[in-house]
Amino acid sequence: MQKSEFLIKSVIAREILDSRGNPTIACRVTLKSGATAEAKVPSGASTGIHEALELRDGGKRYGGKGVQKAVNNVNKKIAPILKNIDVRRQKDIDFVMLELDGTANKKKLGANAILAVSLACAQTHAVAIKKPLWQVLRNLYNFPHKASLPIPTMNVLNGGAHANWSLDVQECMIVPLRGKFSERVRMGSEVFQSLKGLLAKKGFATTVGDEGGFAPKLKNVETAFDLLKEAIKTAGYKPGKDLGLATDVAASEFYDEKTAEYTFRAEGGKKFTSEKLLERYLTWLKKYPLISLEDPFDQDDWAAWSGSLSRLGKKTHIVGDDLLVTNITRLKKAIKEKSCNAILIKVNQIGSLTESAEAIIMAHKNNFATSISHRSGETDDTTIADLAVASGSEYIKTGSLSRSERVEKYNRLMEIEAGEL
Ligand code: 2PG
Ligand code: MG
Repeated sequence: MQKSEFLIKSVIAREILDSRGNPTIACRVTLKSGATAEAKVPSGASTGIHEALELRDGGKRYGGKGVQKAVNNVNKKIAPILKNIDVRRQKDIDFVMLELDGTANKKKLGANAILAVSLACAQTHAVAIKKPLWQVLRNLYNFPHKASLPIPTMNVLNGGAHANWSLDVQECMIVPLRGKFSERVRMGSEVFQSLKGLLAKKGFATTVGDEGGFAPKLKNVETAFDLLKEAIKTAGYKPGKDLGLATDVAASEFYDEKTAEYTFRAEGGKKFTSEKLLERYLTWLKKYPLISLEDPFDQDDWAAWSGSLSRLGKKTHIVGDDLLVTNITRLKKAIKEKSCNAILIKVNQIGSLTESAEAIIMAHKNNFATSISHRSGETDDTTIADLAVASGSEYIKTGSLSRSERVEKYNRLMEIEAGEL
């Protein structure tokens, strides 16, 4: 293909709905050659305060959640600047948008506006050169790890802000520990179905939360882990051998800065200092095969994180999500202070593909594990599946084994495994 055919002809954003029925942005990039692709931006609920800004309209429309301002920023401000730029220059494209915004948290254009364009350029690039997206990403960024399929961490029990506090932790995940990716999906699905049967038998609701996992009202977190172990066994597997467990505590959601206390609402408002919470976590690690523990402490409770890694992180990945927000400045601090040993990567937390890749590279160079993650508000966009493979990330976190916006990512990873790796 002639070089000129890679030049961007148009960038067009529009307002669509995410999996919760809230507005988000879709962006279509079209090249002079006619090659074209669209990307869609996810949106969180338990959003960290240090995340890049998701621009919402305010006012009455969509309860204030409209994204017309962000759409306009793409169509009126970003699109004219990117016209006639070679779509293969992803780093320059992202840099130009960061310059145009000029703020630390992307509040002028909106991280949702910038990310929509960033992802759509990469997708269009892949279409133009007729290569899978993960290969394009590998060529763009010098990832230290080899390409590989990630281990899926599957959120089959939803709690916290994703399920009206039916449980104090936000996510209880099952983690298939062996086999090809497609086998891990099968194991996860079988356990998910056996969990459904168990819940029904015990008289619990089998309705699902925001990420497609069940959301029964349980006595405490231990009951949730026990249920998962039982479901694993009922499906014919061994807990800790065939499938492990993982949890996202999402502790920023129940931390009170003024009193420096953590409150377990589903346990009748029980309060914990960070030391007491650490003790509770240590009992979990002893009793359950937890391979990772995400956001065990508040996003600014650095002392609690750094003070407990040596005890929590011996065999477990302690994952910084709200703590690190895919931001290399915060990641640097965590590396220096030994706050955790893994980072969650969410493309919309930082707002561009290039900055997300930078965070993965810095993490891997410093022996942090990475988990590429969806948001609780999702679409059918599967870019994160390709990013996980391209970067050789250890894990992917993309929800339960139900709801198409979640399983689309698993399906894409199985497609990559079947044909391209
Ligand atoms: C998290 C995410 C995704 P949200 O806390 O890790 O599971 O939730 O998108 O609501 O921030
Ligand atoms: Mg989280």
